[in-house]
Amino acid sequence: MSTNGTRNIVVGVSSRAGMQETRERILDLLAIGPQSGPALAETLDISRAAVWKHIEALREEGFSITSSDTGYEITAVPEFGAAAIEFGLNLPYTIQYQQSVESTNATARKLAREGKRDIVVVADEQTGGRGRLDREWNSPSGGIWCSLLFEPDVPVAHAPVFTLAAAVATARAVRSVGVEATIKWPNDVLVGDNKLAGILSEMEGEADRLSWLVIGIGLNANIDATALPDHATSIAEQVGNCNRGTLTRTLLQEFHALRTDTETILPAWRELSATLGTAVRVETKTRTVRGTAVDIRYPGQLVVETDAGTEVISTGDCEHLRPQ
Ligand code: BT5
Repeated sequence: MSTNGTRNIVVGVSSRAGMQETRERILDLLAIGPQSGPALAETLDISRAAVWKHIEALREEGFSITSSDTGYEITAVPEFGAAAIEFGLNLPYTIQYQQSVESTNATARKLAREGKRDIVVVADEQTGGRGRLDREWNSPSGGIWCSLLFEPDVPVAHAPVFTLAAAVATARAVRSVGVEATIKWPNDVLVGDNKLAGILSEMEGEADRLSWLVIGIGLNANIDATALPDHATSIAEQVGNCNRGTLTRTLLQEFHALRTDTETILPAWRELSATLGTAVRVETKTRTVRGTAVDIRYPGQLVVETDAGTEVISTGDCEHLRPQ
């Protein structure tokens, strides 16, 4: 852990990167089951003393590791942090965790401009979290504030489908801990009428190809509802505190599965949608559309039946209207 609390950042010392890699490999091996010190030393081609040092370092990071005749065994994983998220995760992303950051999207944008890709920036707290149209995003300690940086091989116009995928992944992940979440177009995750998570995507690229995409997900996890704005809710309020490491891992796994099979995104979104079939008012930059939301079209347009005919809307703020 460096002084600013950041893990997995290459700080120009190659041995540090190597050390981190070894530690991740040890975690991967221990995720399968108990491993003896000599077996780890042999697999990793390091000394037994080095194995012991890595085990000690992992214990300092919050892992409970017992050592017995069967070898080292992980009995508890830290609740949150890069190691907690990465434990048993087999995806092509590096997790970069910071306890407090201005905005994970801002960090990811900076990394993108430095040419980095396939990184997930995660924080426990944001001091300057942002929503769409530069709105404030309340991000106290206890949340899952994360931004995925990657380079999908699609034209810029297709990017919204990944934002829908993030909403689906978030809704599925929170359902795995018992929270009955739905999605409001385009990508708010709700419980009833209250907002549990929001998503902010930012990108750069030429018309025919994205050069990078950052998908920021703000999920109110272990946060007291009194610390949140009106009409917001948290996992803690719904079902009690969750293990954020496990939940983030589930979210990333769900997202990656959708990202690599984009045909599945819209059907999954439809299934979780609270918007389809509902009377809506959608404010776009230039007009207000009222009607019934009837479908979603690739890459993320809402189809609304109005008195004047069918409207297809690409971006806007959507409000669900109650039947009179
Ligand atoms: C969003 O904007 O819903 C996108 C939020 C994205 C946040 C993530 S956190 C990780 C990454 N880093 C960032 O800096 N951002 C992303 P929007 O649809 O514009 O909704 C914003 C509105 O939601 C605000 O105007 C408030 O009314 C409300 N709000 C603010 N904080 C909230 C919270 N924690 N939970 C629920 N609602 C909130």
